[in-house]
Amino acid sequence: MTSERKALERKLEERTALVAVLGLGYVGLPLAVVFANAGFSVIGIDPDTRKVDAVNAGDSYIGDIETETLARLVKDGKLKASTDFADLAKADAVSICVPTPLRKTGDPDLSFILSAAEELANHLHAGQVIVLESTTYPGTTRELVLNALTESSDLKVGDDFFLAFSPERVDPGREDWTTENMPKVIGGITAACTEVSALWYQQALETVVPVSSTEVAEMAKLLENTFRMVNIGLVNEMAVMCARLGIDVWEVIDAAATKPFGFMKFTPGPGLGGHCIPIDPLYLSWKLKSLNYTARFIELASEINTNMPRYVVDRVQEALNDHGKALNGSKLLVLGAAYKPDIDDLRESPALDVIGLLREKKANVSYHDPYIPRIEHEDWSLESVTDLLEAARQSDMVVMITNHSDYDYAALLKNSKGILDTRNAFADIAKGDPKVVKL
Ligand code: SAJ
Repeated sequence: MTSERKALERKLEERTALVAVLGLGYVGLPLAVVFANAGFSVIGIDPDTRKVDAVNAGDSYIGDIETETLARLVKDGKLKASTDFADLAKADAVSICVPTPLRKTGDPDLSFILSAAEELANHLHAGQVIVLESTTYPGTTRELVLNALTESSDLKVGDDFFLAFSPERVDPGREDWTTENMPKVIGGITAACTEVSALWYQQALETVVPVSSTEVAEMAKLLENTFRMVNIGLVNEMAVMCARLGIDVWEVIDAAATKPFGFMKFTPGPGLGGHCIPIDPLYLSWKLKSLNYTARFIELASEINTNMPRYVVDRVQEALNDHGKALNGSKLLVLGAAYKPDIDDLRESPALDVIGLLREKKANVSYHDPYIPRIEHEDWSLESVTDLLEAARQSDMVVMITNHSDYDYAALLKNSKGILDTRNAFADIAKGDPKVVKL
């Protein structure tokens, strides 16, 4: 074992190692807080001065982090933030938590990982451990990050410095599984990398799951999220098939879910939103395409999920038609715009596609979302209606897209002429009311 490794492992065990977290978003800030709470001195680095200023003012902008917690750690000198990547030179342990979005072309955008790696390369030193947390295709850590780090350095990975991948599993707003107690998979470029990075994470996280390589860790995350995307695609197609058969898909799913083993309940909806599930699997299919292999499940699920907003609009058109109305000129109220209930996140939300398609068909569309006062998207923008029940009364049809808990479903049912319910949100009160048409 090299002396650098011995010295680093001692600092990690004594928690005297200086930890740096690159990227202070919904993954990075909670991770920085968890390491600081474990006793490490932590520096959060982010180019966004608003985030840096907020952290240094002890003011949390992440729902899962209490401002009191952040303020205490900052006051105690355990956590600070900086926009200066040169601070990496002092760091013994670095966690990279930067975004991995898709480009407009649908290809992975690795620019954030690349620039983080290039910044790190300028400050790489012996006795440093680096962990990439951003969801990406198998091979990224070895092909992209390791190359960027060693391009102009004679430091040896696994001897002088240590590099691993550990997928984030943050689910904003969830209280049962947190950054601290969530089992954390971690795999290194070499066995020594796995051991050193696991030792670091074990100082702050309850359950660390070492695996044999960065590729296994990268692929495990993609299996997790592809599993969800494909199963959501399956139930969405079941919804389309059941509608053709005149069968209530919600009753079918509830019946199937009584099976005590070998079945996991997913429910249909207006499409697949969020910054993880619709996007992460496409990193995998993109990588396999470069190896001349078509990831058919991912492509098919993505096609079905992407088509759901159009299917919803077709169902609205049919429902209006049953009342002798055309979509063109109809007054429609979309209920819920966030990508899932009880959050204010619009990213990839199917509501955006449903509203856009209804506007294309010249419907007169308004929306309501208690968490999202205004939407600006492509060539249109809308404000959430203020008087919800009055807007429902004025509408030819209400389209339930996101079933927030704090809606008064009984009042909405009473004040609506017709409801296209894509979430079975009115199940308990509609009791077969012909006003409600289900997906
Ligand atoms: N959706 C359905 N039917 C379902 C489940 C979800 O239509 O049965 C839709 C949602 O409405 C949403 C999209 O799919 O538009 C994604 O929903 P999600 O429940 O997967 O929520 P996310 O995107 O916040 O996923 C995160 C993931 N966490 C991480 O990637 C770390 C996911 O792995 C979690 O399982 C999920 O949260 C969760 O369980 O809340």
